[in-house]
Amino acid sequence: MNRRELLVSGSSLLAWLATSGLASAANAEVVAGKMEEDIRLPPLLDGRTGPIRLEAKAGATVFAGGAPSSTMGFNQSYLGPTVLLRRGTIPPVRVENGVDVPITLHWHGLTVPSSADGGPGTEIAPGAGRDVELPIRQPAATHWYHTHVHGRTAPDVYAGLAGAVILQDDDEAGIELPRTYGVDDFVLILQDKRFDGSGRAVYEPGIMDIMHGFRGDAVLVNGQLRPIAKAPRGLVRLRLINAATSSPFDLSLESGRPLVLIGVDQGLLDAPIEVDRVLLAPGERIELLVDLGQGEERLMAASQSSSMGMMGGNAGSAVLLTLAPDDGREAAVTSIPQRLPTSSAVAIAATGTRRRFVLDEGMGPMNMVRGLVGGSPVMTINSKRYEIDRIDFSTPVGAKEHWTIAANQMAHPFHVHGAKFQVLKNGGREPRPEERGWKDTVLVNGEAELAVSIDAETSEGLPFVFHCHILEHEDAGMMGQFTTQV
Ligand SMILES: [Cu+2]
Repeated sequence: MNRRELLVSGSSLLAWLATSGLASAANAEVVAGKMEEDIRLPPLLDGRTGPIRLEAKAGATVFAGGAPSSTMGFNQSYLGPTVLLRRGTIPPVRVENGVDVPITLHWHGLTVPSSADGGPGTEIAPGAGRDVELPIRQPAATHWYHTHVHGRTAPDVYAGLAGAVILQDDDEAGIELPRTYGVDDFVLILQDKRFDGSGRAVYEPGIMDIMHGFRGDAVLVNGQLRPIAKAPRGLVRLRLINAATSSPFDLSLESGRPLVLIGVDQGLLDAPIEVDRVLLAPGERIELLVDLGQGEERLMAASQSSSMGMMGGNAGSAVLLTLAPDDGREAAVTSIPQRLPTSSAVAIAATGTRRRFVLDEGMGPMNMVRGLVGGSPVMTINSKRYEIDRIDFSTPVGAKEHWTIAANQMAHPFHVHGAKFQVLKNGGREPRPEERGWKDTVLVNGEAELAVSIDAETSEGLPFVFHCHILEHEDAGMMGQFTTQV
């Protein structure tokens, strides 16, 4: 970069900061003025006994009382139904594309063959459809699905092409846990949105948003701002899914009482853990129990900007959800179970191949210049930008490998398809409670050591991908591919 380019980038940076600050001030009124309303859960789509049909649709959605926003969803105008799955079944899935951009349907968290996984190699053109079978061979957990077309995952997930999955099994059913959907068991899909002056959700990330992560003006729950969930005066189960393009959310109760963590990405922990706060990075899921025995609780969320980018927008803690006791209903569960059924208690021996992946967003002058002249930044893993025809490695199904993930310059949520892992170390420390158990996504701070279990087979020439779950980074190329052999 020469002296003139430096001057240009410096002044544009100032301009970006100025407009960003002004926009936030104008939108604060839109965000603050909205009345609270009862929570609306996505409808259930029962894939335990019947076929699953999901059609991507375009629509208009009013967020927080503002002007209608252009959105997309599955079977509805924004987000999609909550798909119920059961271990031991193989439901047929039909995905149809009724929008004017290509889509895929990736089952985030399911370890299914690559032909069913819905990665970038399984694009469905506008007007077309795709049929797959979904073999469910893993324990009960909260997962999700979303579009995964390379180069446009961020805008299309932001627009709403995502939904929740509740996977059930006999082990989970044998434990006394809240599980009545919408009564004491709530799916909470979190997305932060940036609003224009009329309250329309907009997604026009600038170069700094792409580099450091896009931050919204407010965090929505299932598309609602600060909804109220009424529930019996007992234990309430919250299934949280971070479907934001790049914001990690730091969650806590306003009362200061502990949250009870019972599950992470790939299923239940071996026992509940009480935590004051829990960090949920993009792509991650957690299951929490909140006790309404003492009355109303408010779940708070702070959008973490300090660890994820030096110029993040809204960093304060705000009410995400109010949990209000409904004395008209009797609580199904009032005491926290001592033990949970789990497969996550035993640490695996990662005796297979050691691999190292360096995630780099190229926070240097070249990407700044690319952004400022309207180009897209180049982001890499091991210095290579994603290419759909390049396979980075191949490994046997069943392998237990030791992976080191290095996050260059900032924290990156690392996610792998067709595999699960245990976090051995992250940033030189022991895993936090929400990093225990089997996971598929982890916010890597510095370097993380993972014991990885390769679980699913690649088929039809389709590889699995591994990538940063900051969707802007993924779209810019921070993604690689591997194949497996049975
Ligand atoms: Cu990243």
